[in-house]
Amino acid sequence: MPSKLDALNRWVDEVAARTRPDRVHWCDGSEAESRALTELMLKSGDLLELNQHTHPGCYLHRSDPRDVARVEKVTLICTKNEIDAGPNNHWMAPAEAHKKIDALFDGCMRGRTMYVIPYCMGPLGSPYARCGVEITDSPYVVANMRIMTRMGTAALERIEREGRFVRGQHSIGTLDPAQRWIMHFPEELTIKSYGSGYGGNALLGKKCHALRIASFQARSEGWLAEHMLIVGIENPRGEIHYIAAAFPSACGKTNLAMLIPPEGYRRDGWKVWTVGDDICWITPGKDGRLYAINPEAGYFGVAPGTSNKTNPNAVKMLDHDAIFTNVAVTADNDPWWEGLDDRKPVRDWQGRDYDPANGPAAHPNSRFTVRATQCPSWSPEAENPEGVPISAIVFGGRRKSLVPLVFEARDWTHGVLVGAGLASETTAAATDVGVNIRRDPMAMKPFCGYNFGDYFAHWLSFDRPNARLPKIFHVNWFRKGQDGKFLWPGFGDNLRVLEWMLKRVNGECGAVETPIGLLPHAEDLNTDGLHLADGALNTLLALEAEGWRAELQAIGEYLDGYGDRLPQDLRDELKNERTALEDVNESSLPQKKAATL
Ligand code: O2Y
Ligand code: MN
Repeated sequence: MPSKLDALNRWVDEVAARTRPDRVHWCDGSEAESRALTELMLKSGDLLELNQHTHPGCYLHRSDPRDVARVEKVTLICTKNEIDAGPNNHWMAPAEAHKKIDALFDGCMRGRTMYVIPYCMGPLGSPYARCGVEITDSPYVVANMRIMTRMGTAALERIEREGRFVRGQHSIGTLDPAQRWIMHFPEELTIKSYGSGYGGNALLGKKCHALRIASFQARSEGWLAEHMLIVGIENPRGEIHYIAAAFPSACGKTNLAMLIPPEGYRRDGWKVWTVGDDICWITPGKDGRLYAINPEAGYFGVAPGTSNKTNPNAVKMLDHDAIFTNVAVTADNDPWWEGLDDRKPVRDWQGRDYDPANGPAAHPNSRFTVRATQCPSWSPEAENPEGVPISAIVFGGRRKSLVPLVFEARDWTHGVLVGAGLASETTAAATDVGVNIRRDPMAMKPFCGYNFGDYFAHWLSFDRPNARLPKIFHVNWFRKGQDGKFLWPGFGDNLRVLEWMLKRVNGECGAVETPIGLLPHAEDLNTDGLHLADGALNTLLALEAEGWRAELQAIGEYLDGYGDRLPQDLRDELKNERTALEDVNESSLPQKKAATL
């Protein structure tokens, strides 16, 4: 009798015939397998043991110094028609792409073991989860996939039941950057990645499957695959509201997902529950609300800047059973990175004696990989097969000027425009000169597997009869005063802003209506115990009409790049907002810009 695994077996045989490994190993995800792989990597030098007294089960991996981050220019979306990939993606015709990368795969696993990793993105019993199989010649990838996904026998059983899976073919190849490709074939549910062993390039369940391929699949199946954290906020009445939030890289997503409430809030009974820190799959439920699952089972977080001040929960979860990539080590053989504490590293991320003349001790994109359940604020709802109901969607960027601390979109269409216009600074400059603002719609610029014009239309389509959609907000934790200092303390105090959002969701406070959206009345934002600079709150909650006119013009020019794929409703929304803003004069606004800041 034909088995639903026949297609998988045939594909594995085909890949082995091309890549010529010495051995093929089907991963079962067991403890014994994990121990054996660790031993193997300790012998080969792929892993180095860290201090097992202070950090039991923790290991260090040093990647090739030329292979330390995602590479966007070699990350391709290979749809039949170029327009379907959109101006937001690099594109290559599928036949040409297969030919190019298959030539590199030819014989590339000789002398190596080929690992077959069945995995599930999302809780194993969830109707919203999706399976994949990654074939790789990297045991480091296997170890990371074991932490980041539900991997092994249970996933294979689900694939056998469903007969459906995303095919991911990966080889580290020679690690030559000139021969590196991360290719996606969304119409074939296939990924081929060659020449990198790092992060999103190699752990194919993460950005490649759970965002690029999944976003494409989600469009045809009526759901959304988003670059969002999911956090539960429990108020003193014991009610939990879930918030999904999208920020471009380097805006503190992991910190927000694991936020520790300020002391007064803790005393009053507020709690924060972490469901996910990076990716969120959203589906409309029967009751019209949107429900979200975190497809991942672990965190692949940036190490530098993670400390007891910025993210105490992350520091706690990293003292056992974690893989560190490209961090430095102390004299006690503990993992170390800039911003962690006052100790001095002895060896840098490349294994050299630490010398500040060589740059930072830990690579700025050094990472930890750790199981989600190790986080002290981990929410058991992360295992709920039906997902969690979303009360608010938040978009945010890093903007030193203009953009208020928080505002609420008028309605879903306006919220989609707010997300589509999302932008963030890519450099931290002391003055305006040299600040580089990159448009990053919904924080999906590197991750959307199809044309952004079609993606915005898909977002708009969720506004349908009987939908009970979440409110949409925009935040900016990074506003600075004229002295270059941040106006808002950020970190745990961001809960004050989330509390305002939830008051809005529950109809517990009003707001100031402006052309860009609804701004808080200053008295509705709890600033008790905060020592804000004089006039800071006024600036944080002000609408600077002239600057916004220029901002909306820039958003319009950016969106025009999507030509006739841009939905007319979004054009109309922008036009109406610009018209409303023309009529505003600064002195008529409820909160005026404080000239002294
Ligand atoms: O995948 C990488 O190589 C690093 S980038 C990354 C890793 C984890 C979560 N998010 C990101 C990102 O760039 O958004
Ligand atoms: Mn990310």
